[in-house]
Amino acid sequence: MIRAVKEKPMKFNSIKLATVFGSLMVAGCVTHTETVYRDVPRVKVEFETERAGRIFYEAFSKLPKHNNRESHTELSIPVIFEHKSDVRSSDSEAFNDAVQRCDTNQDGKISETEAEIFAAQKR
Ligand SMILES: [Ca+2]
Repeated sequence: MIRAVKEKPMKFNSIKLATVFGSLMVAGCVTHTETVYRDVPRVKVEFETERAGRIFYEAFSKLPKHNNRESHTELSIPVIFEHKSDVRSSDSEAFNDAVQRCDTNQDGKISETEAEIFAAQKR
């Protein structure tokens, strides 16, 4: 009789412990993944000549696609919490960056010389 009384609380604690552990295993890891697409308006740019515009757009179209414009952030507390964030830039951002690099004197107008220099740059 005394023996039964001693075993009962231990069995109860084992079940309770198993329940808590099981709950942690099932619901313990909260994972959150988000992808943010960053879009910006294109800057206004003029071309000194039609040829300057053609050279610029040809060079821009040959730029590698924007794999290098993505960022990936990951934050995790093992077993409990995990957060992943991807930021992807738009083509407009790549265009604006190309215009800024090409328009070396920053006057808002791309000359043939600037376009030729931009086209000759190694990526
Ligand atoms: Ca310029």
